[in-house]
Amino acid sequence: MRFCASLIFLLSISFLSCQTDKATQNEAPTETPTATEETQLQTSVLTSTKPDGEVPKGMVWIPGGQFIMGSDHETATEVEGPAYSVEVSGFWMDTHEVTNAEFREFVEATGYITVSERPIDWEEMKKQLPPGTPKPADEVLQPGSLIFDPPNHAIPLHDYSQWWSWKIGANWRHPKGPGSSIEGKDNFPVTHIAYEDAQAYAKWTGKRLPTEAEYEFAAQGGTTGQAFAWGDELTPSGKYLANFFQGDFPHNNVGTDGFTSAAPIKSFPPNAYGLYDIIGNVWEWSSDWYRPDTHAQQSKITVCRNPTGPEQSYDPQEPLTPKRVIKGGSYLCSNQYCSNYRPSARMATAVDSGQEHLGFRCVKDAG
Ligand SMILES: [Ca+2]
Ligand SMILES: [Ca+2]
Repeated sequence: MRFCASLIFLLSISFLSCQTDKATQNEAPTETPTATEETQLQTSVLTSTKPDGEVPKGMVWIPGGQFIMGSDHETATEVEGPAYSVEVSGFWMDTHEVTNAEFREFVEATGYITVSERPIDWEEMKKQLPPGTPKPADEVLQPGSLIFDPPNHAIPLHDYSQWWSWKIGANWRHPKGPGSSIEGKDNFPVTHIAYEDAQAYAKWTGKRLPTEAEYEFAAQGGTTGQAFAWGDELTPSGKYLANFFQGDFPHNNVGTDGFTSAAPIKSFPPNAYGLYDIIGNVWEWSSDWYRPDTHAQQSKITVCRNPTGPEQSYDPQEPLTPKRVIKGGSYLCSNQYCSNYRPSARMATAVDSGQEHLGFRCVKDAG
């Protein structure tokens, strides 16, 4: 798709707010989430042994195994529950978020143009909008992306359009729009990456994007049932172990952890698997379609093994927009708002939506 759902979101807030109930009744897909064929047969063996041979550059072996996916913790949202047992096979995972330098190498080798840089096709865009949505002025329908642009004072936290702005000219090369750049930021995570951009990069490297289960297993780092990836305390002994938001959200980001926006990769300690920023810094794409009831459905499977999510997307808040799950939280996650710096946290994001706090990393199968 050559348009941006980020802009659609901003255009459609008023329409969707009054039509969601009707759309929900009429268009909720009836398919339930499924696991892989492997799961349904319940016969395959988990691959937990680290393969012999060369370790893929920049990757670590995630051993696979059984873990508790989802959460019933008091900090968890409704879509994170229930908690249930899941098994994943072993896989290789990038140690860090894909950086600006790595993405530039891909673009220079292939000539790839990201979604945020492409002209907007109104005929395609309006298919995701409620019938009758008026066409915006041509000066609005320009390539761009969503940037974090909060007011300088406290505001109610029920309307996130108050701190997200559509910025014409914002893209991975210009994270804040025209005039901003990534010069000197080679080792920062690439951002404003839509799902198909991440997929294209992964394909070029011979990798793929992680499933939600793989990501969550990796983020737990061999622990389970804790409030955070590293234990039950957010800042053990006062130490910050991930880049998230401190201060009054969204207007007063005090950066006690050292960063008020994205940090260079590896600025915080890795988890037990050697993964950096698997929690915090920038959100990361998973390959699962989003549904709010994914865990409710998958938890019914006797042995839920290598789940790949539902067969199609459904978000009752924006039923016309295909969405995938993003994981890990970002430098904008605050305990006053979403506290999404937890392995079980999950957000729905339009597949063609780049954002200032959204990047990705890749995984690779053992074989
Ligand atoms: Ca921070
Ligand atoms: Ca991250």
